[in-house]
Amino acid sequence: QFQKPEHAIKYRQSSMSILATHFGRIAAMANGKVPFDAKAVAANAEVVSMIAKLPLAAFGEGTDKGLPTRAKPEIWKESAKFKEASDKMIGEIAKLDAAAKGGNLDQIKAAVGGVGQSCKACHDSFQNDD
Ligand code: ASC
Repeated sequence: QFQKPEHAIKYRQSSMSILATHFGRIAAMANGKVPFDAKAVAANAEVVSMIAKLPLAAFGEGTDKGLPTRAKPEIWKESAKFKEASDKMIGEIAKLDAAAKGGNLDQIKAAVGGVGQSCKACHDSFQNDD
């Protein structure tokens, strides 16, 4: 699928960066830092839903090095747990997408909390600090 480990590393870092950008736009509205715009939330949630499915496939065997990476060895030692964390994130994002389509700010806030927790839980276990 990827010709070289560095391609996989670049791909997962890029997709996670896009994910953070679009989730961040929703979170900024949920946190009141940016005025709430239901259409913008829905558009960003659609991007988040698509992109969230991409990173996992770029953590194949042998992609632990090749470019600077914060990926911890546990990703490959506990790969079932890692996949579970990705599934959890995707599930929380599906809830966010549903809330975004409904346009209710309180429901969006709750869903943003769930997504943020799923990001943090996986990073705490599987991502080294800067
Ligand atoms: C973000 C982002 C994350 C999560 C995490 C939530 O916006 O980039 O990694 O939220 O900070 O705790």
